Amino acid sequence: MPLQQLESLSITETACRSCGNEALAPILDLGRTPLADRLVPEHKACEPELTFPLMVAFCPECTLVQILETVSPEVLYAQDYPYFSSFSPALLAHSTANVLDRIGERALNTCSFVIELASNDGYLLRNYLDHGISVLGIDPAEGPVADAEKIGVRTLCAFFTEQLAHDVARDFGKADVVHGNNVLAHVSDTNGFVKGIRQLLKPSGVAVLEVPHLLPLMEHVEFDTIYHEHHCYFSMTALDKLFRRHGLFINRIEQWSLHGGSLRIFAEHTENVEISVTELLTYERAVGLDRIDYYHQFAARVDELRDKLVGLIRQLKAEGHSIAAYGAAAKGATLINYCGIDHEMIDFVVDRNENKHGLLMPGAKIPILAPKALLEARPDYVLVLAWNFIDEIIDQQHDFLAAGGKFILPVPDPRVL
Ligand code: DWN
Repeated sequence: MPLQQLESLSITETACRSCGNEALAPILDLGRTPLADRLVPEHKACEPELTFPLMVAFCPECTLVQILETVSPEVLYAQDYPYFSSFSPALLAHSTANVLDRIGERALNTCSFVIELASNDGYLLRNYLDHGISVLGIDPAEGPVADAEKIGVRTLCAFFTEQLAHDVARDFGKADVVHGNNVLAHVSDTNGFVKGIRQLLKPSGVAVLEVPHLLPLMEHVEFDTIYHEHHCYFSMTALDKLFRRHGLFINRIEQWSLHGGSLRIFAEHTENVEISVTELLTYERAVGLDRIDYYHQFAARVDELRDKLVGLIRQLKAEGHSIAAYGAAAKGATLINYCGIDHEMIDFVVDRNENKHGLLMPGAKIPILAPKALLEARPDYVLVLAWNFIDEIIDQQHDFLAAGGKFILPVPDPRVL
């Protein structure tokens, strides 16, 4: 399908994705950008790429922060969608602990049934199988689904919709637990997704969802986590309104540092709100996350970070240093493209996901290689695009650091580690 036709497969929303309010207030314009996870094959390096506007807005009515462009999921999650959850040992450990906690606190057993939305490569549900608990994954990406099936995680390769929820409840039964990690922000039909969750849950069931939290994004200027896959950027305030609208109550939350700062929310059919929720709602109101004036300076802070990072890179290049990058992450695409960082400044990006090797970063067209390239090429500096995994990356790259290599962290304040 020609580019122009594919680009026509996007819609610029005029109403809030949650409450339908049409008086949305723009807060940040990242311009027209390529799709962050649409890596470029080398033989297409000279071809024009798909690009779409990336404008962020605030809803004064329900406080949801959201992007205005909705790119067709068929384009976003094309058959070569490269994200596989199992590349992070920290994420795997986090998921295993999540499952063990659910099994314990909900007294799950071989009669229980657990569903995960956006189950990817079975990274989480595999833990339930080890306890003889029946599971069902739902994910639209063929590659990760094929990996899930290989380890025995039964998975529907489909987009989760309200209709699919109805069909799954009819054909497989309702669930004791519905997991959904880093998916709520990804769906274009936010309300339909939450309604679908309600349909899937047994009356005593719980939905346990993880979403990046807007507050650390704003406080640590994590603007690179903004890309077309992420339609929404959730505060507790906006989540609470969204779930209550559909008869679900977020009764408990946990705050995690994962992905730059995430919320794990526990939503149930009956209201029984704990202090973890009320305290966060109070704090968000106190800092002003529910009012437009809180966002007025964000665009300026993003540009300040960009100018400082580009200035640092230019200075290092002027001093004759070589620079590579670590993590062909979606957030890395937003960062390098908004900052105008290209292959003149960054020689290559390394990534442990072999599905990304030999491809180019979207926009900047920087080649993606295996991590061993750091010891072969020995760049003086490495810009850490997957900064949310910095601890794991430092643990892995002892040799690079011992040889005198240095990491550059881009957020919240660009600096050499
Ligand atoms: O919402 C999403 C977040 C949760 O994950 C998805 N839309 C896509 C993805 O976003 P991302 O690509 O920015 O996420 P990551 O997981 O921060 O990307 C990390 C990249 O770094 C991956 O390509 C894997 C790679 N990696 C690595 O090379 N060595 C990761 C680890 C932990 C490592 O040790």
